[in-house]
Amino acid sequence: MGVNNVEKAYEMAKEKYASIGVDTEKILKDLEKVKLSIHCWQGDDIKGFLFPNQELTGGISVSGNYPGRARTPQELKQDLEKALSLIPGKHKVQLHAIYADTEEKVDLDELEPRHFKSWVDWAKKEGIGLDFNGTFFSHPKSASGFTLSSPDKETHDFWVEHGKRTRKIAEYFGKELGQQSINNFWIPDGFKDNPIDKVLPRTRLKEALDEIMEEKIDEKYTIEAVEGKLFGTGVESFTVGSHEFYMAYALTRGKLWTIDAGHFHPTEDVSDKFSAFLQFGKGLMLHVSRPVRWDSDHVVILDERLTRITRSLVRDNQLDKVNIGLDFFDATINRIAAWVIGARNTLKGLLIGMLVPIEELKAAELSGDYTTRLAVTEALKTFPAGAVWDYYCMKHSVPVEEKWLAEVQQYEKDILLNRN
Ligand code: RNT
Ligand code: ZN
Repeated sequence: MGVNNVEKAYEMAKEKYASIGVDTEKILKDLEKVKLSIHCWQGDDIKGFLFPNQELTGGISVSGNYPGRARTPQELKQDLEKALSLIPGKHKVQLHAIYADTEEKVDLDELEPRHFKSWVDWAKKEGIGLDFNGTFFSHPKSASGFTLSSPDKETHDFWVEHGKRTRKIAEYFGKELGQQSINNFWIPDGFKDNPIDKVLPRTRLKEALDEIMEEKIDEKYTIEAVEGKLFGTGVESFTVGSHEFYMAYALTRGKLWTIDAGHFHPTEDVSDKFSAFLQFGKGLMLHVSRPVRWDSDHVVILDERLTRITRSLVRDNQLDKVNIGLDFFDATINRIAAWVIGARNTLKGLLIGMLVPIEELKAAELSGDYTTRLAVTEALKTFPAGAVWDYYCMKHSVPVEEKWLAEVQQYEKDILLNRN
């Protein structure tokens, strides 16, 4: 579709939305303010660069062997640049500790900000922010299945030191890039079979986290987020860092709680948790993902699960308290397309959430007029949100929906397939 037609379709959509009191021009400006935190690990199947021969552990897995995986920091940056060029807006990238860019032989308990300098330089060049994650898996010291909650002193000390190092790195990101860097903690600790003692592992985890967080760091630069889970493969019976554990930790320590859409029972509506937690909590980090029957980390599609999340954020005015990160990994398709599809869908979901006469509907609900509430929300489902989205993409010099794939295919031919 040519530029003129994108504009024409937008003008018609704008008029239609205006007829129900929705100001599309204002919404386009609001959408611009949203930053997604795009996860680097979709680009290389969570291998990282520190220990390239280490197998992926921690109860998460990537399936597929689509050609073109990024093998070096340079390749990953190049792929991220391609993906970012197809996603409208200015965003953030979240790294994991294993993505350090250094020639040195350095272990996780020895990492320093300087090992991430090339990422900071790159982020400055791209005009984006960086978030961070400690890597508490895929390492010989996590082989027992326990990291921060380990009863073994040496293991405990190693992971606590790693945790402390991550805070320094995230602080460095925040200082250098002039925006807060979210430092997310997820650990795989747990038991395959029923434990006898569920108290001590959790006490150890609480104390280890407190030890890591002991030093005060200015929240202007970084804040920690803690991510719980229901279970992982090989850890079916008991997860030390459960949801209630981390929710309570975040509340009592003034940290962010991370909600990963794949970490709950498949029928649980995670979006319902935001307004409950935020009555009390400082803020949230999201790992937007798509669980298929379990925590499968499929690429995010524009389904009801996603729009429930994005609608809640918009309707309940929570965008300034919620950091929207992505977390999925699929190696059966082009990895750049995976990023682009997941990120664009998340933005589209937010746009759809915004293209609603929210105040009018809240007033209808308050007055008990549920007929209007149902009629309008149903009518909106066939309103021309796609025309507004195309226009938004065009305004941001990013290809419209039917055009970006050709660019990824060209990149695959020119770059990815030459990596063999
Ligand atoms: C694992 C968590 C965690 C990881 C990434 C790689 O279940 O979701 O966030 O996916 O850290
Ligand atoms: Zn996650």
